[in-house]
Amino acid sequence: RQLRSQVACRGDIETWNASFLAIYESLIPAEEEKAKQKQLLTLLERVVCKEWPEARLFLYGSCANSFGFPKSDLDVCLTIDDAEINKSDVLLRLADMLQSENLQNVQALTRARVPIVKLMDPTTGISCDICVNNVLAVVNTKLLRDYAQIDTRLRQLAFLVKHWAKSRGVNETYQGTLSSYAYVLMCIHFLQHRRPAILPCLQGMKPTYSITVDDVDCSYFDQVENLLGFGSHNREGIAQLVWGFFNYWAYRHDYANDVISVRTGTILSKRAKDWTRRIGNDRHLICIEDPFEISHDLGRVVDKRSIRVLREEFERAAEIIQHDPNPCVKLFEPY
Ligand code: 3AT
Ligand code: MG
Repeated sequence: RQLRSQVACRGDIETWNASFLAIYESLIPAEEEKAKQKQLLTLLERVVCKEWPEARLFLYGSCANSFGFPKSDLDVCLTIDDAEINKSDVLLRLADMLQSENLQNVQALTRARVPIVKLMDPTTGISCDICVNNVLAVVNTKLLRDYAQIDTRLRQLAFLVKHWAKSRGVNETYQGTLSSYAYVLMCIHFLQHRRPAILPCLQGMKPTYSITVDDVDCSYFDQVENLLGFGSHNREGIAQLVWGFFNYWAYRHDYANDVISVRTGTILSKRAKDWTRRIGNDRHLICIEDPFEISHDLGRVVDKRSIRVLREEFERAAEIIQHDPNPCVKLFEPY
């Protein structure tokens, strides 16, 4: 409402919607990219099944969650149904086998937080990371993809937020800012909280999909084709939502006390989660609960310096949308 009254004096909100949508559309990957990804996946499947006939490959992350930009890397998870396997051994063996294919820069990173094999496929130009038995990532990828199908405004908002975060340098977990996964969860949470709501809380509904991964219950309602009109009572356009998103994170979020939770569709308290003090490197300065690993705060990478950077960027974005005559340009200016 605030944005509308302000825009009414200055021009037409439809112009802003059109500008944001044009940027969104320019960020959607071309269909040919999917075919190239499939081509690489087929090659990998052929290699993997020679050594592990029972193993399967799943895509996860932005190549499979509907929030991928053009030319994003392929994140692949190799699942082997054997509790005894040693991940490092599997990755080293896999790297060996891939080396003898026409693939470049094959490297096994067995000491990383998530151990992987990295490679580049010169035929398709795609870079790829392969991890082993990281099934939670495959399931959280499906959750994001399912949310994206309910209302296109989620994909629009998340693309614009990711584009903003990449342009402004605040999508770098190694520098203490947030992952793309965290930003998408922030968008889902925001749309669950619009009035009327634009997204439901799938984990709060009767489960139609149920799987237990590493002792974590990952059930939720996944028949999203039955929820397509869910957000239709809310007529807000993308400009209004982008403004609302940044306004929330700039001025309305209670950083001292609140945890956003897509799992419950509510705000939880830091006290209830015992996220009030620093333990080791986890400071909980911005709290985003993982929808499945609920003791996992996706904001834990954020430190005293980077929380300042992040909050200044949220405020900058909110101010630009509030006051700039042509916000779409300045918002995404490289830092
Ligand atoms: P980009 O387009 O590559 O920036 P992405 O969607 O691939 O975005 P990330 O690179 O942040 O997202 O992460 C890849 C996937 O790994 C997304 C999610 O399924 C999983 N993932 C990332 N971070 C976490 C985390 N902290 N906890 C659980 N799963 C995670
Ligand atoms: Mg990725």
